[in-house]
Amino acid sequence: MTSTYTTSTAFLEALAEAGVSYIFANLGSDHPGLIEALAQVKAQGREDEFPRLIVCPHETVALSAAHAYATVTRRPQAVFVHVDAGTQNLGGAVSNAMRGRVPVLIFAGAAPFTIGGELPGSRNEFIHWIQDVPDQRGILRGYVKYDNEIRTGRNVKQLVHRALQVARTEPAGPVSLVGPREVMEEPVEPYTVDPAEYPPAAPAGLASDVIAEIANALAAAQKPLIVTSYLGRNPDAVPALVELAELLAIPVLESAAFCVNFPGNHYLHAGYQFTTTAQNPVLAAADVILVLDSDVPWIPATSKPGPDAAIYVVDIDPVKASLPMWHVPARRIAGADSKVAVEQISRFVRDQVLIDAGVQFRSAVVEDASRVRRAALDALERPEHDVITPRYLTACVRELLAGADALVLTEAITNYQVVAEHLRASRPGSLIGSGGGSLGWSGGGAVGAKLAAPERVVVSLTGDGSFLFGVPSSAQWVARRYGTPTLTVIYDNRGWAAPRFSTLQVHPDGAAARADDFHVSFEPEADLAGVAQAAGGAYGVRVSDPGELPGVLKDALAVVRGGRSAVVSVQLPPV
Ligand SMILES: Cc1ncc(C[n+]2csc(CCOP(=O)(O)OP(=O)(O)O)c2C)c(N)n1
Ligand SMILES: [Mg+2]
Repeated sequence: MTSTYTTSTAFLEALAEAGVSYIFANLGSDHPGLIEALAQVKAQGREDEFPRLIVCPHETVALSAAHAYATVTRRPQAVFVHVDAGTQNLGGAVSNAMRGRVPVLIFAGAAPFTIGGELPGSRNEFIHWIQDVPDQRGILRGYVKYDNEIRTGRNVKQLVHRALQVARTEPAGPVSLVGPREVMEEPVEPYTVDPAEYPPAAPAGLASDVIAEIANALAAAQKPLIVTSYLGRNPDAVPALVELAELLAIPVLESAAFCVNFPGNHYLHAGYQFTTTAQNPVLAAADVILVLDSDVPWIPATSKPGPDAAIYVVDIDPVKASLPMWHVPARRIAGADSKVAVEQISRFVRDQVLIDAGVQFRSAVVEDASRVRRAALDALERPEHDVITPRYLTACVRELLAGADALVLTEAITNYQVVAEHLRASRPGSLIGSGGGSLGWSGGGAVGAKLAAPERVVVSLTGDGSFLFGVPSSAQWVARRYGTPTLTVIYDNRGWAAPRFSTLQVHPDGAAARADDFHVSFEPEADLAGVAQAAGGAYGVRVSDPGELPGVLKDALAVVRGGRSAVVSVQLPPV
């Protein structure tokens, strides 16, 4: 067997050198160079020096897995897909990676550009004509931070490191490369490029006048408030926020949060909000509000700050150019890494001794309020008329995971708020969501999360619709093949509650409301747990009796700890 060093070999080497552990792949006629290169390094006994290829029968699963892996580790992974067809199948998953500000490198082959056998890799299958499209790179262009074409193997390593540098620089995000077959087959001389020469941009802080302005405003406030959505993407930022909040007794409200931004059990936690239908009193009462890392700090049509509130925005993505319509009426908007910024503000408060007696008083008031709010929520954690409610289910999950080193994925949709309020995740990094709007992330996400944190118990809380969007046939198969057992708990209301809710918000007395005709029911329901059993040999069970629920969950978790995935479809009141 002759061994060749090609663009594909160099490409794979560059990924390894950059610290990529996994390639989540869905392969095609564009990938012979890569398949051959991987086989050659394996034959040479060098397999361990290269990323491991994880076969994903659906692209949604591949990208969602890479997304969750990078969310947990903050290290980007690679996704390989097939020309335009596989790229199209990434669909909503790339939108999620963009909105979640998650770094990932997506590679797709491209149809060969020679048709007469001029070069190794020239067209030799009918599909090569059909898959030659005018703008393959354009498919992802609205959703990636950077896209480029590999034109030669001689600088493919530089391209990989540049792409990853862009992907990792905050706000992080997906990047894409394409490489036509001939280029991926090109023999090149082995070479090295030092990835250390391509670091992401270092985290930036606030200018000193902005630090002083925000710190003074917070310290002088009667009712200061911090609103945040994604500061906790960096778990190390959470203790920094706790310190600032405690220094000045500032309550923290989590808005549309898909990570732990502030410990749920902290006395300064001011609650969670997703899609609000009523004014949040905490928000209305605040006189100074610091919005830290948030795309949606509130929904002005239903809940907003008072007209005189002084609002400050500090965000890694301060003006959000990728959101065509966005506005927060802020006195000051500043771009900074939230950990650095919060530490700067705390230091200023301490150095300038801005803490007065009012802080202690406010601390007691806020603590009381959070105790009352917690008690009101606790009282709701019971079944109603022998039916499992989402709140009761979430309380059972919380009890199940008490003391466990659990990593929870949330894709509970109309139950996002319930999950946040009753799970009350407190450890930084213990809860993650896609951060995007395309459903089906948690199926592949669970695989990626488990690969990233093999020692942790990974649990997905998902709607039944979202479970199906996640291509469970593919996700569960991958989980068994690669030994990533996780627990999936389906908030199974047998349909899509969300579009029904949306219609009722806009047309509360319309014809759809009167006839209860929303086209959202999944009756007769598919055997969701059965899908997982069939595809991945998972343990599957359906439960509707509230009394049985804790035991069923416990058994399922034991199965997962034993190395086999489990899916529990929990029957909630139907949509
Ligand atoms: C890929 C994708 N398709 C469609 C939608 C629109 N959508 C938003 S919520 C929802 C229903 C989700 O159903 P389920 O997961 O069962 O949650 P529930 O609404 O029942 O709480 C749909 C279809 C979407 N967000 N993403
Ligand atoms: Mg549902």
